[in-house]
Amino acid sequence: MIRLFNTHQIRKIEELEGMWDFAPAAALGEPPEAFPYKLPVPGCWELHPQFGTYRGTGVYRKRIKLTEKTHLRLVFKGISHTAQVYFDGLLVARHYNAYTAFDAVIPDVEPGEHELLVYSDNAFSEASALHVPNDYYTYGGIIRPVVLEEIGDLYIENVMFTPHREQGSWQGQWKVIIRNIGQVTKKADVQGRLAGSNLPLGSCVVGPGERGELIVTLPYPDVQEWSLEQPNLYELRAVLTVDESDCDDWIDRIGFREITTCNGKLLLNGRELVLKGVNRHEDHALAGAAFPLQLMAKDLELIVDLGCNAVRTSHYPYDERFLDMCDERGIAVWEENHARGLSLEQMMNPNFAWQSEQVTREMVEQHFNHPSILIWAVLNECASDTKEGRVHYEKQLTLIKELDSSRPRSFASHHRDRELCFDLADIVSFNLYPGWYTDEDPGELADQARAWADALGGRGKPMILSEFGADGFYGFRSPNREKGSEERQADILRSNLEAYIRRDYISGMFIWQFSDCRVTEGLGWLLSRSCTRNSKGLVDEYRRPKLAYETVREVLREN
Ligand code: ADA
Repeated sequence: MIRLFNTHQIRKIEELEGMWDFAPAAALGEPPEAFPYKLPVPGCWELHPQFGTYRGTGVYRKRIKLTEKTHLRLVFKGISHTAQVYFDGLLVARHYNAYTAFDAVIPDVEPGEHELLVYSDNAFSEASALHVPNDYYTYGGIIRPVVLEEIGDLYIENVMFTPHREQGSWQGQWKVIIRNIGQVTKKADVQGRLAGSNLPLGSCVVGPGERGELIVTLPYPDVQEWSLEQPNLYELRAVLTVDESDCDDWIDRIGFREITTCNGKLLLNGRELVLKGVNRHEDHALAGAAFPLQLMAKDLELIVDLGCNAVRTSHYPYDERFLDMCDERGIAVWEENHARGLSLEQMMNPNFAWQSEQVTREMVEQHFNHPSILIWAVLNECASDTKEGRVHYEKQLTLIKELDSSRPRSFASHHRDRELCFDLADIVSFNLYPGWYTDEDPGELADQARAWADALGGRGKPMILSEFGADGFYGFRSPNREKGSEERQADILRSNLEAYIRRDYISGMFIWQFSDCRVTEGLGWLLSRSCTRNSKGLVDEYRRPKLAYETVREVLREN
């Protein structure tokens, strides 16, 4: 399943789901002699007994049959982490990063059978600046859906809709991008359907190989706003007409809501909002990073059951189906680009700047319409305490503002009073672990953090505790409540939550973390975690609840 709703009525699309041929490969672009395995797509190769710890290159093969000549667009929602795509022996796309989509457009494909080879590489090297050995696991393979689309010479490449309230009445800005892959200049007319109105969005002339853009703002006076309590969604449809024929369309869902910051508060539709949520990795013992809908839905049900109203997509952009569910359920999302704990030296990797900017751009452009996404964030716990690191924070936060000025931006910092970038963000966010990595009192530490923020460029900005938590090994129960026991984890989370809920300058709190996750095996304290897991989950990697689950549920539901 690609999304929770149909994304096209005119464009023909098909999910290429199923068992694909698979073989480990020597390197990207080097086909093996045979394909001895069959692996599910989407899926992680770690789920196959032969490849449980495989790190390297693999190649998937799929044969595609076409009955008519057409232009093809292949959309890959996520390949982990470096991809090369060959169609009938020709390289048609390359992409870096597991967590954003990319496409391959192949014009004039003849009827008959065609061969698609998709290489995926999850190895760590200088070439990969963001996927590095870390406190989560970089799985291998085609981890998100693949879609085959048939398109004409002109097609809609994206639609980005920004709701806005003007003197109490809703309006929305449409931005439609049209691409011409044909040989002839054409005039494109676009019609926009939304909330019972069907209005022309304008027309543009697009030359061969070019893109055209339409931007128009229209009034929607009778719509119901989207809120966490009443997540009203609307279907939006753009229809492209060329030479008097409706030749393509684009369907998405949007919500009318505004998220702003004012006097240290976060406001949703002008009303104060306090986010109470969890950090979640897309990782499950039975699925790796390739979540089937059922397991995603279960995670969301557990998050709702806990009494949370928010999720932080630590530490990368999510599968859109989870975001679709958050849109429907009224769960707020802090979505962040891909990075965790990169040192200055790692940020100095020559590939860091482009790889990090690319994932930021793709995240915003691809997830723009989700009303549940209330905050964009960058670079969790990287070198924001250095001048050189600040350059990247500034570039990425500016890029987000250019792409989307309608949402506040943040980053999660662990640098305390050494932080140098609070002035660049709209919300100041701290990762602090009182009771676990330090024996500080959570309330006193939060007060101190507010003072650091005020002194370091964050005065007047809302503050979020973006991470706090403790290890709790599933099944380790102890009357002594030692560190690592389920009892101690529950105690630490209770004291943190109770302290933050009471402080009215705190606009959000995100428990680290929803579920245990696999981490990279290696040396040093970070990569030598027991059981090769980060065990700070409220549930374990199979979603079995620990004692802390009930404690958190009780505290959040009471408040
Ligand atoms: C961090 C980090 C998380 C995780 C956590 C921990 O602050 O952002 O990814 O590693 O600490 O468990 O220590």
